[in-house]
Amino acid sequence: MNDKYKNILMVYPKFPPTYWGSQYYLPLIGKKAAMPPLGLITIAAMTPADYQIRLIDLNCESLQESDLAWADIVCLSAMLTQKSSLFETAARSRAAGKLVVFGGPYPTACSEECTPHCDVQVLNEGEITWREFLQDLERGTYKSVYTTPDKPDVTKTPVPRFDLLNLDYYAMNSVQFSRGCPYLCEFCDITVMFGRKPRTKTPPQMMKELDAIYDTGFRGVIFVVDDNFIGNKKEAKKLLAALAEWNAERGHPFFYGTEVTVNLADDAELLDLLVKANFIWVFMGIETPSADSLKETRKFQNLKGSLVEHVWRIQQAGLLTYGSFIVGFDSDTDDIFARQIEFITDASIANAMIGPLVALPGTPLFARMKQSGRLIEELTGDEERTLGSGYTNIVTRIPRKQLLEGHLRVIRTLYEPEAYFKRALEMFSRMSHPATVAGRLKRLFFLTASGVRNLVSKWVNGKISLRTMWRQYQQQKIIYKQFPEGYKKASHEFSRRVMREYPDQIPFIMHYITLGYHYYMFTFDHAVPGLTKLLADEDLIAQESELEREASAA
Ligand code: B12
Ligand code: SF4
Repeated sequence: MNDKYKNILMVYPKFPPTYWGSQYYLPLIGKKAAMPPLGLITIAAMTPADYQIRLIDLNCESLQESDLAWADIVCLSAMLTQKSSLFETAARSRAAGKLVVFGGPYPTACSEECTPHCDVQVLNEGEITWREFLQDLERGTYKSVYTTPDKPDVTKTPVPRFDLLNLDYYAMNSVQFSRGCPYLCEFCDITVMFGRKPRTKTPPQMMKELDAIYDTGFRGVIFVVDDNFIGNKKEAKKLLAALAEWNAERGHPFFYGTEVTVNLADDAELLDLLVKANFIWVFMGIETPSADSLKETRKFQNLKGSLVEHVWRIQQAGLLTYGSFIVGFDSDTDDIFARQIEFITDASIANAMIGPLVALPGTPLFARMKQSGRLIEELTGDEERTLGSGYTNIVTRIPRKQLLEGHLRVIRTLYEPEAYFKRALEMFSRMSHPATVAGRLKRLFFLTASGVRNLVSKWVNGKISLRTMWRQYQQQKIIYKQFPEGYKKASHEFSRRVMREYPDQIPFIMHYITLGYHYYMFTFDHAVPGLTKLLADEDLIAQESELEREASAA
């Protein structure tokens, strides 16, 4: 090891508020961030033991001068939305004389933008490039950019360093099973970054990762952060069978969620295996009910049969469904906003994320927009690049004003509290419920036991005292009391109906109320004012050009 660089400080930049960010939800459950920075703890695991590593997630704690003083190298990982915090932290670290290294999806996609802000960029997958960088560092040298067209074999990826995290900060934990996706959606950069052939870890490798999380004392929900967990169905099935056994042997310490394509509904065996392996939710890129827009964006896998029925089938199998939707495709017609509202309501997707089409750098869509002169290159905003913000970097066929108005209408309608809870209730009504009272009670206790186990495990491991639990409970009660009246009323009615009609879903009551509160607040506190401002700007531009036209005519 080169003695000049022995202390590595890994820093995860701050996210702006987004639907995904869960900023209103987290205080209600006593957490600071949705999930840990898996990329950083993965490269930490590839770092020889003679380096000292510390990790700071700026979403959970602040970066102190003493942390910087300790570090020789500051490594930052970021996605697009973390850009401001990434650059700010890099500037601070450089001012303190540290070697600043960037990696992760944003630098990989927008390397040129990052060049002025760091000393080294270690791009693509760290399994190849981080190792190359460390080898150079040993020799006392380094290049400014490390990049590779090769895709590493993930069966060699080591168990991430979960021990570097304070898992109490996070609502969920995360693991990754596969990288890459066989599909070719035009707007997506996953295939660009990770390829079309899904590379999967082995079941024993995944069990080792779960063992490592189990050993930290964490109990609760694990997000399997694959972009498409069922990209390789055969391997996914092997993993699920092994996972079901692992869960049973450990007394079911974890429940899981993941991202899948809607054609999951066509594979009854896979659905059954997911449920048996304790998967409780899936997130799907549904995008649009318009067949023409799906064809345009090459999302052919969503075109086989009725989309709504696909979602229902997944719910009937026992999985809660979340989804993302896009407006602004070239093929979208004027009625797209009404159709999106109708589809999301019929499909009963309570938590739906709706945003305009964005051309991510490196995607086929980006190339098409650039070629046709429809890319708005100066729009490199940071906070604006989030779902619900109205941000798009393309000139859409639907006039911008109409797109903004339609987007506003969709989110306002969907996130009215009654509409949100109605969707959640309808989803519950569709889910399979054990036929007997005994069966329902068994399911109720099975799900409740997870939450209780989480608390008991923390208490037994000395991570939380009864006094702190009580204080947290009191703080949460104060926030609940501040819920807007309309939301509070609708959530009470929702609780009453779940208890009466779907008692086996009681453990999800608080989840839907707290997460729904985030969606409600994010919509009406951020997204609606943001879109309204953009609309006002549009009106101003229209007025100005009208005045200019009048002036030149005069
Ligand atoms: C989990 C996840 C999230 C989590 C984030 C949790 C967290 N704390 O990280 C949640 C669900 C909150 C999330 C949200 C969003 N996400 Co996200 N997310 C992912 C996902 C599915 C997995 C990330 C992950 O953990 N991968 C596993 C680790 C091991 O891989 P990795 O991070 O890429 O790390 C590897 C390399 O990149 C590299 N590396 C990473 N960091 C570093 C650092 C250094 C120094 C080095 C050397 C190497 C290195 O080495 C690692 C090993 O090979 C990815 C897709 C993907 N497949 O990566 C999208 C992805 C990162 N998300 C993306 C986006 C766009 C978003 C959203 C903006 C979506 C939206 N429109 O709202 C939001 C924004 C969040 C916010 N609050 O603002 C994009 C990013 C595009 C880009 N070019 O930046 C991705 C790539 C998906 C996509 N194509 O749309 N996301
Ligand atoms: S299915 Fe999902 S991950 Fe795969 S290419 Fe399409 S959007 Fe990307």
